[in-house]
Amino acid sequence: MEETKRPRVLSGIQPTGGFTLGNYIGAIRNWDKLQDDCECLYCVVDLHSITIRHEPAALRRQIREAAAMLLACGVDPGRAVLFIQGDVSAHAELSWILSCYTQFGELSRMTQFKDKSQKHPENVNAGLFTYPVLMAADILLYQADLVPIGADQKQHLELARNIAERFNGIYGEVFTVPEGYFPKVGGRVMSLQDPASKMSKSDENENAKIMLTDGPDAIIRKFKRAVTDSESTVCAAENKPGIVNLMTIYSALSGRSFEEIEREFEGRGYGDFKLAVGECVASELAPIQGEYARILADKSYLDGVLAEGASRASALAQRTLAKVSRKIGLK
Ligand code: ATP
Ligand code: LTN
Repeated sequence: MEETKRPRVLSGIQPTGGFTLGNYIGAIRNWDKLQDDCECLYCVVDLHSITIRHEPAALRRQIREAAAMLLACGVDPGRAVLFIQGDVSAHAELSWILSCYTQFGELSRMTQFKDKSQKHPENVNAGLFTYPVLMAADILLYQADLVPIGADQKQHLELARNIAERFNGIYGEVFTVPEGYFPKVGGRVMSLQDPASKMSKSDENENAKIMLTDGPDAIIRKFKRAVTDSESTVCAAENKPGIVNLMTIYSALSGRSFEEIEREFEGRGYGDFKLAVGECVASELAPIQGEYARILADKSYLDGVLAEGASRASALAQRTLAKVSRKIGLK
């Protein structure tokens, strides 16, 4: 009997200053889950992270920390390929080619570009503008079927699909057109201090975000201070975005539905609820933090995983790049 081909999965994450609970619930947890049934490639996108000014020594450290944290969160080198984007030169090469098949107008419409250029008006560099093309190259190089991401990356994925379809329209079936893969709950975890904006690793307010390296006391303190509303019933109403956000986090980690959570906290105040969410998050993160410390200290293990990942990823990437080069007449 012919073996059915497993779907190919690719995703990436920036090594900028540690991961948040939003990154974990929105993306990384799905990375772990997909390893059972799919052929997975996961990368630390170091080239994307230099679109914002950085310190070289810090970046070098953060790239390794990001890889160690992904392993601690369950990325398993026995079942997935884990690599550093910059270790595979084909990403930058395909990105250039694809930029010639992407319109200026399309990139101008990207909301992340508009947000980030507003946040850093002193450094609106061309890399920030072409960032989504590099992301398209990451995905299309591996002929990925599925891309597990949070809701904020939907627009970038849509662009990658459009670039693939446009290219295929001119040269025949070169690229697989990828689909996004979003979590059932928690595709957009919000800031604990402003439930109208997403929890972001670059938020300067420490109380707005839970980092995966936060200890239990810090986690519980941040949840206690989370902005909610002046009522006292735990329920998922439209005018209660702070409570809905906490319910989303609790639901994503405990597997309980909103109705079950409402029942569990019936007649109890926000104080009890915030404490329960904090404890639930702290107990989810404790084993991850133990693993993270262990892996980060084991230099030769981490080096080995990343070298093996780079070599496996390069082999796959080269096949697509060679095909693209032939199709467009460079070879
Ligand atoms: P920043 O907000 O500083 O730009 P980031 O936290 O979005 O960075 P990325 O590396 O850009 O970090 O994102 C990695 C993955 O995490 C992406 O798939 C993204 O969609 C997802 N993600 C990021 N923030 C959230 C969030 N608040 N809720 C759910 N998913 C998220
Ligand atoms: N742009 C994404 C990170 C990213 C990515 C990718 C995600 C870069 N390359 C490829 C999925 C697939 C972000 O800002 N979160």
